[in-house]
Amino acid sequence: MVKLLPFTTPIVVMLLSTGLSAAEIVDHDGILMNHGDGHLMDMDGGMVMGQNSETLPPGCDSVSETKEITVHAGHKYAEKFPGRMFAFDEQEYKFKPCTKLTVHFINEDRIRHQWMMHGLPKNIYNKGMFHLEVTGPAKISGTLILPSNDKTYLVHCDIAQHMEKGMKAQLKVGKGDGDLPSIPGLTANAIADDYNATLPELLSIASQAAAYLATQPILPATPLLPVAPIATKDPAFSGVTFIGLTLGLLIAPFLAKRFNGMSTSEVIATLFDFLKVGTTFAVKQVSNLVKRYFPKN
Ligand SMILES: [Cu+2]
Repeated sequence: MVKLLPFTTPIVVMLLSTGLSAAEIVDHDGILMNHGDGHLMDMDGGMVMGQNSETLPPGCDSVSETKEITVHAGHKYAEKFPGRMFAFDEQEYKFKPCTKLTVHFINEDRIRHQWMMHGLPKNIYNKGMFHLEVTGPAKISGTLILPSNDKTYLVHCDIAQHMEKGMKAQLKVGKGDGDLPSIPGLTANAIADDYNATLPELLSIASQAAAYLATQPILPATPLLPVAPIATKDPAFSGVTFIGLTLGLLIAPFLAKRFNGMSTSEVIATLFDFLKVGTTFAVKQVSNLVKRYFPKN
């Protein structure tokens, strides 16, 4: 068996790295049930919203042309975009106004993805949306008629964090009306990433900060224990503040010794442990007092 290993390993790696075969992709197109108002669903999690192949949007006298696109979605399309996790295979689509567009959406990941457009005329498209959604690997198709004016539409996956992680594109009708930010490989991020500091530098800064914190006595201005904020109407030195400060000062030498050499996360975890032990102790004391002063008859 061990002798066979060098021969079998490349075969296993090859099998794992090949793409999805057609047989593995579940096709939802034939099994969708029409729920009315352009809403189609099936029992396997496929969903189309805003399906419209009949009603012309305002300003369209007729369908200008009929187009079909196939959109692929998945982790592998994000590999060429540093720091991104999911993506569509294309980040920009351009169509003439009033185009009847059929989108075949192929989700190649083993999770749920969407191809969702926003900002469409609300009298035709519920909440201004057209969307295809499916748990992959699977294919689902839908049709819509694009509006008549030059506008840039956001297309994204609305599953939590999928757009932020790269599954974002724009669809321009006519000339569009500008570009959207943070589209992988196409437009600049709305908030620029800062890769100037290297990981060793960041780790060194973090450990220096932890070491500095560990050597600091707990002063009233920067107490380690939470102190109740002082309301403007209250006296400057309330009872709660006094208890907080006293506790802080009493345990400062102990904490400084305890935290020496710990990382920030270890310090926080230890503080929570203290809090847990302290709370349990306090609850027990109160319970004992209650039992003492209100004994059962
Ligand atoms: Cu997604």
